[in-house]
Amino acid sequence: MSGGYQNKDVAVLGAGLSGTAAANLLRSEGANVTILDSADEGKLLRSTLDSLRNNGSRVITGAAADANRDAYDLVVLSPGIDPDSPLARNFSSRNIEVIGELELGWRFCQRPVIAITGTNGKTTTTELIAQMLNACGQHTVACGNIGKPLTRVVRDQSQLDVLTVEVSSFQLETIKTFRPQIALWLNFAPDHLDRYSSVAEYRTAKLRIFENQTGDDFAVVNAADTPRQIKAQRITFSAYDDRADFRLADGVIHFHDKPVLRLAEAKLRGSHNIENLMATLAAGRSRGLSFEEMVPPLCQYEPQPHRCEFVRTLAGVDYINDSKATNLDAVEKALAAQTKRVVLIAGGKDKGFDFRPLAKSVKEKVRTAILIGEMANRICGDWKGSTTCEIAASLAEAVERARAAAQPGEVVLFSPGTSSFDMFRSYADRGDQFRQLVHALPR
Ligand code: UMA
Repeated sequence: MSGGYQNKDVAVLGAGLSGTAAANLLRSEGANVTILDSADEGKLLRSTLDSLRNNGSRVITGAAADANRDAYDLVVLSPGIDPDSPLARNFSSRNIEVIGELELGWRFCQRPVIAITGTNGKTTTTELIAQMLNACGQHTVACGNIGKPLTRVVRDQSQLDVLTVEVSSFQLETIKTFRPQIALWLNFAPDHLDRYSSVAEYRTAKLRIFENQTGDDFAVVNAADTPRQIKAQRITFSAYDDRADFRLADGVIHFHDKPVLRLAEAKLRGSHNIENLMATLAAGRSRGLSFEEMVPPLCQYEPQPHRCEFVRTLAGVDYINDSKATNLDAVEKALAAQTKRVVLIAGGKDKGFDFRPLAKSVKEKVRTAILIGEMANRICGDWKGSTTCEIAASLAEAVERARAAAQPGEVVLFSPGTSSFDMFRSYADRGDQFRQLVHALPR
């Protein structure tokens, strides 16, 4: 599907991971590449800009990028750039074809794709599938929204049988022909309301994962929320619904009536992770694997950092880092997984969330909430009457206050419920700082 880029003039928008990978792929195909980024040059990584220029790409930054009126044959958009931003509108308004980095990568794919979307659990499930497939002799790599752009991976597919791609709504917004052999729909809950004007708009973007599938493909979907217009063969899973193809009974995942995986033998915990395991088994089955082959590697999978990660027990209090929780649904799942009373640290960037839907779970589980970041005051208001709320000026202060508040036998859970970008570089940076602060607490 590749080819045809020789001597084409292509604008790549965004000099982050996606833009850099897309530019390098296009250069290797002989395209004339210009990278445009709205940030001022001083704010971008010098090493990235140097390597792009050394590779023959032209780089334009800051106000000059937004104002660039050159003619191009194609524009490739990074997922973090809103198609309605001035930078992107500059091209779409001139009727130049705009595709996303995922679509570009797809056009070079010579292997089938397993695509994983959902509001929560995407990264865990992508890693589970990749680890399981490799252990079962189907060579794959976990890529996409997980941090390794598809346009980087497709440059050498010779050793791979299949690509395992985490896909976000931002990436799906700009597909045209992207057609996964297996599409996973893990769950859906409100998120990214700083980018979308409504929850429905966010859902519509995500649903595009099924758009180009046919009856030869597979759709692995949560039985609690099965989208309608699916043409692919449907496989359902649910930890709550007995009518699903993959269901839970007596602590065992069943496929119809066949017991498949005993949860006591797996290292993942919580009903959200049970559903991630079910979806992974369904994907493997669609690839022709037997349950006997799939179960041992799934049981070996260790929970990853920042996802309900146990940090330390101090004075009888467990400290848990769930910095990956960037929406309300993730906090709800983290709270549901706790068997002890919780001192909750939450808050961060204002993504347009209303925290009131969490008030019931907070009332049940949370003794004190310590709130940080742009959203601190708002959350205090939303949880009034559900728990006592305190505001902390920094994460360090929040950890100190949590230590003072928590009683032996309780849990300090850091599950922010929103993005980190008001105070940190990323959710990983936020989680690393939390872990360091907790380890630094004196005995
Ligand atoms: N930029 C502009 N104009 C704008 C906005 C941004 O020029 O209006 C520039 C920035 O100055 C920056 C560049 O665009 O230099 C960044 O592009 P990007 O935000 O697309 O970031 P990448 O580094 O390419 O990372 C992206 C994904 N980021 C987003 O979707 C926001 C990464 O997902 C992904 O891992 C990576 O591609 C590889 O595929 C991150 C994420 O937060 C982890 N994803 C969201 C999520 O999971 O909730 C969707």
